[in-house]
This record gives sequence, C-alpha cells and structure tokens, in this order.
Amino acid sequence: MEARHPTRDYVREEVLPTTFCPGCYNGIVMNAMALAFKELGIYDLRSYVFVSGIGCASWIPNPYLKADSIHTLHGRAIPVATGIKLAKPSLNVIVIAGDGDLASIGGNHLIHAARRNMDILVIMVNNLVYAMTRGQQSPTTPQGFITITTPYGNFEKPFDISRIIVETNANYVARWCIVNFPQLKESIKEALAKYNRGFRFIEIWAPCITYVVRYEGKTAGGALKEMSKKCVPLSDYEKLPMEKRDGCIAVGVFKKELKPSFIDLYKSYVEKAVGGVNGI
Ligand SMILES: Cc1ncc(C[n+]2csc(CCOP(=O)(O)OP(=O)(O)O)c2C)c(N)n1
Ligand SMILES: [Mg+2]
Repeated sequence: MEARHPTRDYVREEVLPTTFCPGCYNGIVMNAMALAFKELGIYDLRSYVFVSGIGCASWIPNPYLKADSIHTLHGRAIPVATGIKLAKPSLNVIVIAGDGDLASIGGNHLIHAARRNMDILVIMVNNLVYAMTRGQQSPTTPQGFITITTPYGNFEKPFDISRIIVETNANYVARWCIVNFPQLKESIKEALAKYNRGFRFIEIWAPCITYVVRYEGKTAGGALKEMSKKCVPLSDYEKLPMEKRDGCIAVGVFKKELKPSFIDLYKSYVEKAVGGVNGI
C-alpha cells in the first residue's frame, strides 16, 4: 500500500515545494492544521474560509491549503475575516498570519475583534520578527534580541499578546511553542470543534529560522532543543519566582469559554429590533 502523508488531502501539491526557507517552522504549522482537520474527520473544507495578511506566515493558507482562501492587505486579515463571517455566518472563518501582521499594523483590529468575541479563529505565527521583509524588529521581538533594525540589541519590551487577549472578551486563548506539536494540534481541534464559537486565538511561538535562529548562529535542531527548555507549562510558570520567569515562555490553554459570541448577540438584537418594528 502506498504510504500517504497525512497532509496530502489538504495541501495543493501543484504549488509545492513551498517558498519557505529550508527548516522554516511554518511547515510544522501547516501539518498541525492538516492533522487537526484529519483527526476531526473533516475532509470537505467547503464550509471553511482562510484569511491571511502579508508575510511568510500568511502563505500557509494561501496558496498552500486546499481550501477557499484570501490573501488580504498587510494587517487587514481580521477586518476581512469579520466581513466574511457577517456576510455568511454559516462559514467557519480562520485567520493565519504573523506577529507583524496581527500585533503591529493590525494590532487594533486584533484587540477589537477579541473584545467583540467575533466568531473567528485567529492563528498567530509568532516568529519574533518581520520575516518576509528580512528580519526587522516586531512588537514581539524579545528584549536584547539582535535584529537588522536593532543591531545593538532590542531595548524595547515586547507585547505578551496571548496575555492581552486573555484580558478581553475572547472565548479561547492558547499559546504553544512549535516543539509542542501534539498540544498545538489538539488546541486547533478544540478551537475548531468543542469551542467553535466567538473569538479564538492561538499563538504559536516559532522563531524565524533565517532571521532569528541562523542570525544568532544557531541550528534549527539546536533552537528546538533550547525551546523545549524555555517553554514551560502555565501551571509551572506561575510557580516560578519573578526573576526566573524572564526568558521562559508560558504555554498552555489560558482560557476556554463558551460565552455568547458576536454573532449570537447580533442575531438576538436583530430579532429584538425586528420585533420592535413589527410591534409598532
Ligand atoms: C501596508 C504595508 N506595510 C508594509 C508592508 C511590508 N511588509 C510586508 S510583510 C511585512 C511584515 C511581515 O511580518 P509578519 O506579519 O510577522 O509575518 P512574517 O513574514 O514574519 O511571517 C511587512 C512590514 C506591506 N506589504 N504593506
Ligand atoms: Mg513575523
């Protein structure tokens, strides 16, 4: 019997090989996505729409995933996804984009969609830089990191995006490092199935192989080993004294709720308004 790679049903083979750099962790994200669909028994993606911005991570759904997708302007994936969801609420809308796209130029859209508990799943591939434009500092670049725009080290504090989203009205927030593949895949499944309502946010810590890992003189394998030590489950992280938390990345599911979403509330208000009009 021919061995069949589990992602083959979900990837457009005619556009392979990908344009990702050799060793880029975006391929792992693509696999996690494909395996999540496969394990949920979802082969027909016609009720799914993928939306991305501009950047390396934005190429994961478009052109590589075999599904309807739209590559929007840099930073504008969330407004486009919101428009699609409002125009056709029966569609499942998934945004996949980078830290620059979602937390920098599109940061305002991100926090407001989360505040509204908008019915979209947002997957942020946090590679710690603007990779496509060759490694500039982004709002998630850790302090001290050397990038092409911070040659003496980044003196700014980064955003902890997942923590910010936890404080909003979002229903689901999780963060995983690329080494936490099984947990990441399970989280995607959870956000697609059991918690399929409202704003769902998954951050994936996946340092850019070219402008972070190799720029620091490390190898892809070495970086993965280092990451396994740095990524600490949330419950252990919270037990660490403050001075030991720096340099660690808390991973896990930070929040999972099933509060009424934007679409639920919108529908109920439309009913109220129509009822009011009819009642006049
Ligand atoms: C309005 C606008 N500003 C700037 C750019 C240039 N640009 C393209 S991709 C990008 C950053 C991408 O970084 P990120 O979203 O983190 O994705 P990555 O490439 O790191 O996966 C920038 C600044 C653009 N295309 N459009
Ligand atoms: Mg990036």
